Amino acid sequence: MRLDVVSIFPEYLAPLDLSLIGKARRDGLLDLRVHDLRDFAHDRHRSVDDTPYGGGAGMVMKPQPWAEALAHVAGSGGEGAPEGALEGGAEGARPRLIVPGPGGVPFTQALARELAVEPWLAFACGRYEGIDERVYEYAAQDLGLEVSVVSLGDYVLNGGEVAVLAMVEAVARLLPGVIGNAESLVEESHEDGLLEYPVYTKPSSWESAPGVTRDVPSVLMSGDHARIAAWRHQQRLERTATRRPDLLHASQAAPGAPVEGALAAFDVAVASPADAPELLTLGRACWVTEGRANGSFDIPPLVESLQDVVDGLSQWQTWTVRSAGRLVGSVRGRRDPQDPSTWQVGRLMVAPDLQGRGLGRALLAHVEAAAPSDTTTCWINTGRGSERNLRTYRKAGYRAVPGEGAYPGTVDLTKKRRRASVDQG
Ligand code: 6GU
Repeated sequence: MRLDVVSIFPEYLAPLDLSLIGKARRDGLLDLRVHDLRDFAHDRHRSVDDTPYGGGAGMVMKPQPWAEALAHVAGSGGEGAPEGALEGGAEGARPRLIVPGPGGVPFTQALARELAVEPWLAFACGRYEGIDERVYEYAAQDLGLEVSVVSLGDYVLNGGEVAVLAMVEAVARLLPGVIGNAESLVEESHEDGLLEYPVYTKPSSWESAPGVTRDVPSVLMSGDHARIAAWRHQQRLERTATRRPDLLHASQAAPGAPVEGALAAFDVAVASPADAPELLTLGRACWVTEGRANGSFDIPPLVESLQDVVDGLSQWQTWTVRSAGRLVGSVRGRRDPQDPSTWQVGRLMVAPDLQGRGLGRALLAHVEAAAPSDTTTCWINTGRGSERNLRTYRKAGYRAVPGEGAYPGTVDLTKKRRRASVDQG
């Protein structure tokens, strides 16, 4: 990956020579070039700022040095790159331009992942009150760059340099070969929507002061991997609820959010992308019987790809049910994109060995309780031949809508919501 940084303080980027990022540069994985904006200012004082039109405090960065600097960077595809080695170095290639600033879109792990697949990124570090707005237009229209203003968080830094250090580190560590152990990239805060669990190392009993010992939680030394996984998952939920309740779905963050009777013995959580592989597998296992009952195996849960499941997670609110870490059930709900008064329920599944204990019914109640209070109808769809599902839904108060369902060979069922009992206030 090629990275260009334009700044009036090029020395600020020196830390990018250190540690894993420095090594990635020396290994040729990163081609990082830092440019001094003042090299593109041609007056006697090499000035890069001036007073704002319309008045107000502070100074604004002038358009001309920025335009020249960006044109220089954008036009340098193919220069200095080891032959054929870097896509971003190709002749005619254009960098994606990132302008750090507190007024930008939030920099998240998802954005880091998006940027990590770009062959070439350029960063424009503003200082003072910002860069003359015409520079953004020029970069987009004259240089043909995709321009994104990106913020680290809701606070103000003096300039973009520190933000670039953070963003480059977050992006570069996602590049293949930069971090030795690819697994450490997955088991991490913000990769799957929950904060990381606490970690411990030797000694198992540490004397922090004379006569005071602090022990590692015993479950971690039990050798029981299922118990360890369950403990860690619980720690992640508690940590996230305490420190970052905004990351949890409202129904999960609410203290004592009721989990229906049959579900109480299980861990019910909001699904994250890390759950997708298991959701795909459980769906396959659960829908085989539906395929049989309906004389067709051409049913979405049996044929969809892992990417379909991942995409589904962003379009639906999905819950997982786990027992000692094992995924044993799931359900999802969303507002009907065509009819906002309807709450669609889908992918209700319970592992074959745990069916018949009321888990499906309880999951249905759980997803119904999450319906927004202004929806009036719950909707679900199943195969015409899926007798067992039809019975469960009828018992839960659903009635078949006459005629063909949303998909050939299926039936839609609906149920009026009783506002008083499901209103979340
Ligand atoms: Cl990316 N830049 C500046 N200058 N201030 C910030 C920021 C970025 N993110 C938060 N505050």
